[in-house]
Amino acid sequence: MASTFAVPELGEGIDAVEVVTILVAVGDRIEVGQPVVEVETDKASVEVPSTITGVVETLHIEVGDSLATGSPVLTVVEDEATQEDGNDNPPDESRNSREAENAETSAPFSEEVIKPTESVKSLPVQEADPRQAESSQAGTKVPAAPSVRRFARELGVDISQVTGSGSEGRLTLDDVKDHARHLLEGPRATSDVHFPRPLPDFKRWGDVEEQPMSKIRRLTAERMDHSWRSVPQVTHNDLANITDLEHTRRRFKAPIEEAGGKLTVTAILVKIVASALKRFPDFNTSLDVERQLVVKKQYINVGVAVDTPSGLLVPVIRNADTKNVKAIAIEMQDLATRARERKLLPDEMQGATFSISNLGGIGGTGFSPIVNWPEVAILGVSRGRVQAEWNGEAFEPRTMLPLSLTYDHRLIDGAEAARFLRWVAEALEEPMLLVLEG
Ligand code: CAO
Repeated sequence: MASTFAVPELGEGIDAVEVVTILVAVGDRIEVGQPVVEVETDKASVEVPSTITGVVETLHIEVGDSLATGSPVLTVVEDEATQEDGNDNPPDESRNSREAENAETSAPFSEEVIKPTESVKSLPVQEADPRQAESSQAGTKVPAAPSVRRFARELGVDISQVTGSGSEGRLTLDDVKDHARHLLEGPRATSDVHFPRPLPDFKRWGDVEEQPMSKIRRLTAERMDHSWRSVPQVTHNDLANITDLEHTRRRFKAPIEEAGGKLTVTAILVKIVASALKRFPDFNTSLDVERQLVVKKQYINVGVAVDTPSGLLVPVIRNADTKNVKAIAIEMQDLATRARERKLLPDEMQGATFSISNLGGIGGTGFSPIVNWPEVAILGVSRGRVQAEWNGEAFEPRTMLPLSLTYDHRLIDGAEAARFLRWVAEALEEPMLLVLEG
């Protein structure tokens, strides 16, 4: 019997993904949970695991294709081994059964799946000579998947005018959308104008190698640039005495390790920050400038910056205020491991209300993290080290942890930021505070 594996639901707001690498070939035997295709979303690269078992009979995709949820990926036929197994139950029942359900119920790929959105239907480029657009799209010089060409044609976008962000300049659906959006928005307000300056010819001074920016790098650059330009941000610094905490942490490390977690400073900080956000709810908001509103979130989701070989990723510990440190330590270990293996689902990197960036495992005495917009604050952590502290009578060796809180000064005043960070420092120094006030 033949069955088809389709693109599962990858996360809220993700309407298309681009095929980066196909990990299997016709004739391969695949199993449930085995990654079969690597796709790129606007957040990250993700390996998509199969929800079916069998021998690959047909591949419905090519590198560079843009796929929507429900697009068929591959069709398998049962072989003897599959029939003997008699079941396709995945090792991780919850995740894979959800995906299997999606795969079964999702509509097969059709022209309707990727549609131009309402906002881009009245593109001014419609006024451009349609023959010119057609001829560029028909030409072979611009690398793009047929679905991307079709999408551009529907919008009246001349693909020769679009810069491709995929490998070797390949056009993605997002490139076409971005291009269309820029055309619609027209020139920006004067206050938002960016004056890019031409680069010098570096080759005058020696050999250079040019490398296209990866999608993660491009998105990180876009987000940092947006935050830097639109958020007036200030960094407030403090120090926490973690001498006692370090002793306690060492005492409880082993049992948490046995449970699959790692009791680190970061895991403890996630819990403390979640309690601080309950006590100081202004730090758990977003600013809606257009509607002149402060959006107060009734949930606390803490994002943790993870350094991975492919770039910075920020998985999210949801409802961190409702979890204990042990549960957070286990979840963080799992998220950080999967982030480094590029196995996070896009949904696992969305919805943070506050972020933590701990560079202390590497080193540093202080830094200014950039607010992860639309959040309004971020906690940077540098390396805790033993230093001589005056206790009123003598110098004592104490382990001091440098903390740096960057906040959106449109919404948060300096005094409030100082109080927030002091509370975090005191909770690190005296964990009983969590019990009393957290
Ligand atoms: N000061 C002193 N020691 C620290 C520390 C700090 N600030 N942070 C972590 N440590 C210790 C941990 O407690 C652990 O100690 P033990 O081995 O004694 O248990 C050790 O360093 C290793 O910790 P870790 O790095 O494996 O785990 P973590 O939970 O502390 O950090 C993570 C996890 C994902 C935050 C980290 O691995 C990472 O990727 N950091 C980089 C984040 C980043 O790139 N930020 C920049 C974003 S903006 O460009």
